[in-house]
Amino acid sequence: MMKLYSGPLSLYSRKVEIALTEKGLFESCEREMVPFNQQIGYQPKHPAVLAANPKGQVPVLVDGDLTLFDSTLILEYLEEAYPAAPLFPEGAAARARCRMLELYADDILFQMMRKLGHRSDMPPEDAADRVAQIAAGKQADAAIAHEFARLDAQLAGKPFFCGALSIADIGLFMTILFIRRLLGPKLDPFPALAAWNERLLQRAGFARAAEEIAAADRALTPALAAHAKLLDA
Ligand SMILES: N[C@@H](CCC(=O)N[C@@H](CS)C(=O)NCC(=O)O)C(=O)O
Repeated sequence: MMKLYSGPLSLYSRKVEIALTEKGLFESCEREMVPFNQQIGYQPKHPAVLAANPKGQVPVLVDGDLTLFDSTLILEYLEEAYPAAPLFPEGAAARARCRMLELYADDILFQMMRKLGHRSDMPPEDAADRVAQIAAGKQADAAIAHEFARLDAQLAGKPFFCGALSIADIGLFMTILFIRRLLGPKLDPFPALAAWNERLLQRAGFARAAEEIAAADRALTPALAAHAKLLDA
């Protein structure tokens, strides 16, 4: 019996949920959502997560007597333990490239996305602070749009980043979903990337992650709407 400790707004946990779904394991896996709230974050920490992960972070996967943390490591384990519906390409070089794209999504694009994080908080009262925040956000939007153009060119003509569906698509999908929910650049000017995103949304695991995150976001709607107005102004 498998158990996943996940979080409603945990991008990394959703990667694992998507991989489990692709491998036909999601339905039989028990999922527990750890407490999360916009003001205080992941508090109080779930005791099972604290016991399993010195970083106190989700995702944590328990499979029999094995307990693992870190989404990248969990995806690698799932691939080895449950090789049906593979999520890595064949061959050392292709696998390394695929892992590198996942790392790019999780570390590089993710750090750019974090610069938009203030958009899910209410805008500051002070006008000068608001102006500074908007400028920093717009700078991050421009850097992200540049990355989207690179990804679009990399994808052109291909349905997925590494041939068949892989962990690279899963990692990139999640970071791009978070960029969009934080009012980052639209995908429309990048046709290959936009079509890829639509293609992924046709799949159950990706669609569930997007829907559940939209539901979790409803509580944050006033802050996001206020930022959307400021960006348009
Ligand atoms: N590299 C880790 C990152 C995990 C991570 O940042 N988890 C966040 C939620 S998305 C978390 O649990 N944060 C709570 C904290 O850091 O206290 C992974 O890929 O699993």
